[in-house]
Amino acid sequence: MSELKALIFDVDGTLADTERDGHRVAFNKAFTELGLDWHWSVELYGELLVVSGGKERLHYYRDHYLSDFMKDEDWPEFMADLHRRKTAHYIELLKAGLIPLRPGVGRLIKEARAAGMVLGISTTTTPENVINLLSATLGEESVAWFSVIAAGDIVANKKPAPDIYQYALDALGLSADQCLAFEDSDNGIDSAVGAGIKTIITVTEYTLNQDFSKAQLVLDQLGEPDHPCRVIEGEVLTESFVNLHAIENLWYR
Ligand code: XBP
Ligand code: MG
Repeated sequence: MSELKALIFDVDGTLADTERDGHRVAFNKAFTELGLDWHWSVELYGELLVVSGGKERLHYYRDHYLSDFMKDEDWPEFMADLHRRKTAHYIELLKAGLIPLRPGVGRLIKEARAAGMVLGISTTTTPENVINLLSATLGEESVAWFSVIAAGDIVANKKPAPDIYQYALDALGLSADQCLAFEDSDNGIDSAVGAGIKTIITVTEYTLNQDFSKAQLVLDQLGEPDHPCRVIEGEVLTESFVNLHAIENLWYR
């Protein structure tokens, strides 16, 4: 068993529950801003989450829900502009403090950092969304706690492809068996496990019925001392919430 050197976190759904009240709301604001009569309900957005990546999700929506919306040659620039506007609205939500970290996330990150562990991020969202989420929740200095922030278009193939996790491993100079990933979705675990990385899942309302048979552990959330987590699937957790001691017991069992 290799020594556990790094924790690599997914962002959307893992660090924070960003999709329903964050990205989805930002998309709808951008649609309104451009005078489009599109509206992504909570339910429709859940269907669209089958596609990782906001730009890719827009493309999927156009192809599967809109018949001949726009000439093909005009779509790429229109879509890119729409996504820039959406990102601006999303950052406003972050800066307004409307998207908090999930339980236990800040605690575990600070604990791992204090213990000298390497921290990384592997996400499909944009680097600016990551920087603004970390700054709004843990302070601007927290961005520098992460040795790599592998995000968005930095790789050609987004999750479920393993590329974004492989990019993080290469940047960290670590092998997959020295790292533990935290994810929330099937696309996410396929990506992490595809790169050979053991993974802990914290489900969200959008992902709780997905297939997590590849996960080391499936939880409802990381928990806090006064807010125990619940093990949904996988190996026994030796603590009532996920701290480094529980992780090491799991890792070196
Ligand atoms: C989840 C995603 C992202 C967000 C939207 O990323 O698929 O695309 O839904 O963000 P993660 P963008 O890998 O963190 O779970 O619009 O910036 O893509
Ligand atoms: Mg995610």
